Formats: sequence, C-alpha cells, structure tokens
Amino acid sequence: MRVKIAAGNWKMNGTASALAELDALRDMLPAQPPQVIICPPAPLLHRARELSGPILIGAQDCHAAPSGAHTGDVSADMVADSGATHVILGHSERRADHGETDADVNAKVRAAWSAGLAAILCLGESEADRNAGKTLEVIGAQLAGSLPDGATAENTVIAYEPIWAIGTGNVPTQVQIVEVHDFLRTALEDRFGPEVGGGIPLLYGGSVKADNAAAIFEAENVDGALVGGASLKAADFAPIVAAL
Ligand code: G2H
Repeated sequence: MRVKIAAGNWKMNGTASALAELDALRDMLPAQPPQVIICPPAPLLHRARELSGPILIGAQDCHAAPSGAHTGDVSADMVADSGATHVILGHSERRADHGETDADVNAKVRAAWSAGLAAILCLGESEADRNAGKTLEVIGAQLAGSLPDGATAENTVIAYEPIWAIGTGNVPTQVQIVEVHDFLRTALEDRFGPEVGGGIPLLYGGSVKADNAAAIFEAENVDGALVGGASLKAADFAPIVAAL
C-alpha cells in the first residue's frame, strides 16, 4: 500500500505572514490525513517547521554540492538542518529558468539523499512534445536521466507535471494522466524491481484544484498531487487533502 501524498509548492510566494495559512491548514486536516508536505520559499523553512505539527516541510531546490562558493544557493544539508524532510527537484520552472539538465537534477537528487532528504522529482513534457506524440519518450528520458540508482519508496516521490498544465487551468484528461502514470510505474518496476518500483509514490501536478482533485485521484497509479496555486490558501488546499 503506497503512501498518499498531498504536497503544496508555494513557489516564490509568501513572506512570514503567509505562515498563518500553514497554521490554519494544520487545524483543517482530516482525522486520518494523508502525508501532507508544504514547500515554502527557503527563508521560511525553519519557521514553517516550528509550527507545522504533522505537516511535513520541503524545500523547492538544493545545490548538488555540500558547501562552497555558490552565492545564493542552499545545500541539501542546510535544507535538512531546517527541519525539512523533502526537497522538490527538477521542477520545469527550474529547468527553464536555470537551465537545469537531467544530469544536474540527478546530482541534486543524490545530494538530497546524502542529507537524508526525500526527493520530489518532477518530470513533464512541453506542449510541443505532446503535440509531436513524444510524451512518453520525453518522460522516459527524464526519468532515466534524472533519477539515480538507489531510489526507494522512502527517498523518492515522482511528480508528473505536464508543462502545459502548470498554472494554466488546462488539466490533462484522465486517460492522458493514466497513460503517463502507468508508464512511469512500469518503468520504475522494470528498473528497481516490483517491490521498490511498485512502492515509489507517483503524484500528478498541474492546475490541481479542489474541484478536479477527486477525479484525478481516482486513477490507480495516482498517489496524490503536487499543487501550486491552490496550496497557497488553507481553504483551497484543505479540500484537496480531504479528497485523497
Ligand atoms: C505545477 C504546480 C505545482 P500549479 O508546477 O508544482 O503548480 O498547481 O499552480 O499548476
């Protein structure tokens, strides 16, 4: 039985006052909540962990190196030291804004694991890839290149986030989501064996909202969601958590 996960990616949104939403969310969790992870901007990690209670905290990136002359970057050890347990890696916004390659992401995942963090590894095709019929080819290559050997159900979560669905309100059909998630499950089982590959949680991300979450969660290989915009307000995110 795989863990169910509702993860919120605040992206570059929120100063200290936004932590009131985390506080509110804690009080809105159902009696038997799934695993809930909130990923605020790096300056809020420590304070978020101090008040998050059962809600786990994740960062949105880490550097591959343990320390050194990398102005503005944050190491995996620093993320772990904040009390965070997870780190989002390979998000398409970082791949686009910072030119991160699969090899870069692979190195970051290894750094995260070394620091005891679980990686939330993001994969997703562009609209052009999908229109060209290359979705599975692109996702397969990203998975092979970004995910190092040594992945387990404890240290890895995979998030399928089609780029054309991020922040656009355009959600793939159920058939499209199922096709990619089934493909990912098979790829993970082929590579890591049925037990390990079958245990790694697969999240869907891209314009998940309270009104579409329940339908998305119906698919067998959808173990939860990575939510952006709708995770910023507790009142928007709590119904998504409850739908899992
Ligand atoms: C996809 C998602 C969160 P949104 O990036 O990772 O964002 O839910 O706003 O589409």
